[in-house]
Amino acid sequence: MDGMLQGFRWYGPDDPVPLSFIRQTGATQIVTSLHHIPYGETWSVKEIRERQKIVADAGLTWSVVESLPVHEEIKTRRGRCEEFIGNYKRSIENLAECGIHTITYNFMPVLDWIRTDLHYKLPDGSEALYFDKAQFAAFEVFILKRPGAEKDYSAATLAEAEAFFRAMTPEKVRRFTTGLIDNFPGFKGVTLEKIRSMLDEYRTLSRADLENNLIRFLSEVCPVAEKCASMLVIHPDDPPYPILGLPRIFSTLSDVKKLLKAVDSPANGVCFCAGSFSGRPDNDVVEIFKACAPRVGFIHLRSTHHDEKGNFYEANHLEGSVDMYRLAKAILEEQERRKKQGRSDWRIVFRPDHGHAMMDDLAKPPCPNPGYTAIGRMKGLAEIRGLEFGILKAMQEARCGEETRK
Ligand code: DNO
Repeated sequence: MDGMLQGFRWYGPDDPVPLSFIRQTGATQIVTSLHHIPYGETWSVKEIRERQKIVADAGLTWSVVESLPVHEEIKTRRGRCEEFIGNYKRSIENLAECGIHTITYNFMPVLDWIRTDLHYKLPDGSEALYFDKAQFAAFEVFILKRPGAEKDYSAATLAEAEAFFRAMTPEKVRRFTTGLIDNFPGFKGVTLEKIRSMLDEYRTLSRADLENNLIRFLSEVCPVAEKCASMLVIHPDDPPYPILGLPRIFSTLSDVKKLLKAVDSPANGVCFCAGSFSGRPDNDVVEIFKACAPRVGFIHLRSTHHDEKGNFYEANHLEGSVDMYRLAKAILEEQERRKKQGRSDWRIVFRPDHGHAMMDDLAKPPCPNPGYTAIGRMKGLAEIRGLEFGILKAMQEARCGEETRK
């Protein structure tokens, strides 16, 4: 049965989860990046082909780039912005020349996704990624010492943050800080000093400025992507609200609608990350999907559990706040629509996003790419595959029923 195309993220030759294991999960599509190329530089055809060959030799296909990073100077529209946009266009063309047409990026200022605990113990003994507001406040106020950070929190949260901070040994502070800011392949070795100077670049930048910079970037690169029949897919903010005193502009239904309207190009697409959108209890994830379905080029499936304070941890893939049944059904219905339109690319690539560290994952050295364990993600993939199988069967039977009634 033709479900979604099953993808798995692979971090390249240094990934402790090798392609040979990924093949055994049942995934056929590889989602990866050339993490060794510094942000802003052009990806050459030679480099792309070399990586493509490694993936193909393992019997898999590199079909989605995650990510082709957008340099900070493009986000802030400073320094070498023009040159970096030129390089971005060339990378899009080079990827298309190699047959890769789906390119993920994000426009989160300074840091990409953020969690305060990468080893949150669940009652069953497995570990999840966790975001705790008070712990994040402890980071901002007492470790990073961002001027004015305390204004973003209530007195109760600040008291909780201070107690958390005071209870940590210097070694714990070091590990906590690294876990927060130094998790991004291709952007390793990030220090507090670096974060402070990056934050400085945003001092005078408003939410509207950041939105404009994203629109200007897309207006420049989308025509090139269109010519290449490629799609740029933006990853939502994670967590989906302002953080570090910085605007975050792709977090809600209205942000999604606004951006798709502002740059009305088939190349301006969405990486529908269910888990990121679900980080905000007032987001109806299925509603957001339906609002942008025709422009969804790639999907991450994952869910979160919240508490009343707004803290969340990553749930089992079919649990938590995302109604995964309704979401998977909406995705499969979108695929049907695309098929009816006669599109050859009607099957959308999805990947199980993150996974718990469990079983043998826990016996190995800590995963250098938090959330990207082998067994936890395979469990997520298997569960989603089963859910999808059931939905597709039911859709098929409903169609047969209609046929016989006619
Ligand atoms: C985290 C990921 C993100 C994502 C980027 C896309 O696990 O979902 O890091 O790859 O935001 O640019």
